Amino acid sequence: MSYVEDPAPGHGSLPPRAAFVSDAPALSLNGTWRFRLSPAVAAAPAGVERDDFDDSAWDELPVPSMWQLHGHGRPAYTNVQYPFPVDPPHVPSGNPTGDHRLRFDLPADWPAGPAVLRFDGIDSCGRIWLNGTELGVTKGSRLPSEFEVGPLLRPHGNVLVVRVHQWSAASYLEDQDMWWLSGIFRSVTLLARPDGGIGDYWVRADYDHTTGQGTVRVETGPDVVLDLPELGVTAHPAGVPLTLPVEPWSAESPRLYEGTLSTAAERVPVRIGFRTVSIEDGQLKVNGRPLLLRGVNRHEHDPHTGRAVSRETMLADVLLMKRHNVNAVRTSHYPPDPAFLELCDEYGLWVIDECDLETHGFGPLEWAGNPSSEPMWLEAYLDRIRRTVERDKNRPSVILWSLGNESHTGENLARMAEWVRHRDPTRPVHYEGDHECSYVDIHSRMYATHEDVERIGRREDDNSRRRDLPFIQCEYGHAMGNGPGGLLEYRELFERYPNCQGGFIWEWIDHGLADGGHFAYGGDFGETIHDGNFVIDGLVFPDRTPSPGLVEYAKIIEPVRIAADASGIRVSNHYDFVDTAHLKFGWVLEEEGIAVVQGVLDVPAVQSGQSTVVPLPSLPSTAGESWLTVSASLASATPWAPAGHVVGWGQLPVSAAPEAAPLPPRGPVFRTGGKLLLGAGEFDPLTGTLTTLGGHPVEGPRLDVWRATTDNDRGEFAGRPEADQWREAGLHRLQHRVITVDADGEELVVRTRVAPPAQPFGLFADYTWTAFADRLRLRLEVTPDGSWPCTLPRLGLTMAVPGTLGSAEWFGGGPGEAYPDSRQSVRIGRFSSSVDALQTPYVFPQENGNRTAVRWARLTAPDGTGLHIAGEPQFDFTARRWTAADLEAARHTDDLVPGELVHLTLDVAHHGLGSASCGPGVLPQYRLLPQKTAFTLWFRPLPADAD
Ligand code: IPT
Repeated sequence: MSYVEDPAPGHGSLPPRAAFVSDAPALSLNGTWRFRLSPAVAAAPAGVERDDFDDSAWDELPVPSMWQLHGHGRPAYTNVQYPFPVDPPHVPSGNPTGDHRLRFDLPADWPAGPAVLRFDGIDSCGRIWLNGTELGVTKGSRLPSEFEVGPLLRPHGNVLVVRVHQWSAASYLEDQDMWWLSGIFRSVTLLARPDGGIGDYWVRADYDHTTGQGTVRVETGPDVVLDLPELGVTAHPAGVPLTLPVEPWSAESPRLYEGTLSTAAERVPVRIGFRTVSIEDGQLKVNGRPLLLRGVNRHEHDPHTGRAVSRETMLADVLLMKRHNVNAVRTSHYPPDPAFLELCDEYGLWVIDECDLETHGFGPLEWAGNPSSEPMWLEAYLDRIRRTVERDKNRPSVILWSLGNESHTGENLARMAEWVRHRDPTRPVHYEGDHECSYVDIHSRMYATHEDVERIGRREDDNSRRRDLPFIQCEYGHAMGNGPGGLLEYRELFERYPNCQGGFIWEWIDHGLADGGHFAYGGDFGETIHDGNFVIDGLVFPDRTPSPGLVEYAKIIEPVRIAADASGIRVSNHYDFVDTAHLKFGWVLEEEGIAVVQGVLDVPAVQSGQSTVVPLPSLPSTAGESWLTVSASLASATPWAPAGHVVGWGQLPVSAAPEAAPLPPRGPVFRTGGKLLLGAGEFDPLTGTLTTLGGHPVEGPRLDVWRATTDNDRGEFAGRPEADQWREAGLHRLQHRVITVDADGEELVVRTRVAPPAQPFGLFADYTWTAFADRLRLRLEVTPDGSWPCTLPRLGLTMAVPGTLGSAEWFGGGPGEAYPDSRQSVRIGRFSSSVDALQTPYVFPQENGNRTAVRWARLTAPDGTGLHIAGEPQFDFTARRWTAADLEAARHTDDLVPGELVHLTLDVAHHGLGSASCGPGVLPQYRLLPQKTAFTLWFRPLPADAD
């Protein structure tokens, strides 16, 4: 059997060991290599391994890279399904094969003797030669392989050849939900290995929270000594346990002690974090304290380079996470570049380090033939977990080992768990697919509903083993498109039940690939089978701009919560370890969103899990609606954010809007020149619709219930998709029947019945217009008629105004978008934005940009003319240069072309977002059911600016 289709692990490599650098010479072989892609193994050129092979006609390719992103072949995306016939261990004979060649010289001072060639990641299978000698074969795309090469090296003209196959038997074990991309996508390094050096080491650094003592013991070679200058440790025999008082490591306070391990021949810098992971009383604890995991699932992704990610990109992820209150990462679904874990140690993130394993494509086949229970794959499974654990064992941030993802269950997984327990008893084992929890230490679920979490929290599980374990959601809150909704209710459950220890949002980043003017997803590269935009489900856009979902999550999981009422300001510390001494508290009183007075708040340090109440500052009285905002921010800069970075905030309404002034007399309705005139408005006498307002031509406002469906509206995980029900009901094509236009006296009353074609149900919509000086009041009464089969996407008005009204200002919720079940992150204030910037550029266009709890909004042209819209008391709005139908029809952001008009939605209610694209639907309290509703808006034309 060819090595390509051999289910066994690769061969020829050295036993796995920790990832580390030392003072021994190292030579990076990253850079420009020669490259040639062949469409099949059989079509690949013969003799590439020979020194004298002529590659001068080949292309150049950067290493590390993924060749499909450099013009060779094309990316392809599938989630669960294998893109090739399921015929293990066979793969297509049309197996793209990339030959990579590098000629390199050794530095002049390169020492003679042993040397190791290290590959940090080759996707999916590589055969390697150095100077004509075959070194072996790698499999396990996201795992390192090292080869002994010392005797083969020469000072000049070394020829390194790597033949990489896109598909191999190992592809059956690497069916993660991501792009199929190939190549040498992580670093290649040559490492001199001095005789008498440090081959491998394992720093075990425990912390005893009852004594405040740390114990360090290093498993390594015999003559290694440990130096930890900060702790006064000098030349301590590394293997001899040493106990001394230390500051512990935690994600909140990532204390690392710098030191060295050395022998006469080699010196290895180490950074040691003291911490102890345990499971006690059904809780996952570190240093004796239960954790609440406020996590994300992170894939490695860059919109230009795919899974070849730079250190800057890794750091960008870590900083963004820390700044958004994220405290944990699951490395879904493979060990990341080792540098990422060093950043987690340094900046402080709890990590579930997941093995490179997923066989999800057997799921649709009812798991028949699943590798997890086939003996021929056992060695590959064990090889993968060994390489994971050995590589990352020194990372204090890693607190759990995960066997992999979505590989069902089976003996091979149980054997992996057994191996881990034996090798590293200090970290519990995670694997979601072991539903009975027979070989894992944590009860883990994906996308469990709130109800299920509640049941688990109440320990009503009938499986007693599972019932007594800590519970986490390794995936929840599917962040596809606009959403997720319902995170607040998850948080409440996690906080109510001590065994529910949080979870990891699916997922961190949209895997969109930069392609012309937009980000591409599945199907955009002509794939035969693909899963469309299911790969666009992150909290940050492909370019790492935070999406509203991340802003919302940051607010939900804020480590300090501030709530105020008339009796004072309550500050609650939701950190798991630290007190609030590193924070400063400030307040500001705003009247209609304009700061009136501000100050600092003296808050004594609050311990983890505790809260305190401090008195309200004395506040001047204000004439308009005013709010007190209190925020907690970093008192001084941290490595991940500047001083002043806000970690939590709360708001208190201080004074309500004043009673409205007595209204001026009502203006009359009159008819002239085929028009109905009322105050600043002109109306069509036949339909009763507004046509001009203060001289601006307008369309509408008319009753509307449609929104461009979101991924969650279309989601299939919570029963029949809401979007299907709406469409079947015909809510996207309502017809408006005018019953009466009553224009006598001081009111224009337009009675209509609004209903979809072919359906017996509908909504009566009565519009009552009244003019008061320059203002028009619209009272809308909506009464359902007949029996409605479904919820409504939204309820309100649609209206179009001239495109010159391109600036918005409002007093209400902001600055970002909000929906009923995703609105914790908006505060009441005054905000402004261009109409263009009100749009959230979801990679797959859909409903977005709704501003909520708006008291008033102004839309203006550059000269100041425009429209002032006020709610009685509030409304929601969107403003876009396209219609909801355009938004619904668009497939990529650049399909949306600005038109002549600005289209407004002015709403009284919205259906929630939920998470049905992969999870529960909209919770009952956020479902919008047709019911009798009244809603009042005021319209006032704005004159040109005074100057
Ligand atoms: C779950 C997968 O683990 C994850 O990789 C991703 O595909 C996610 O779904 C959806 O985006 S598995 C699913 C069957 C719940």
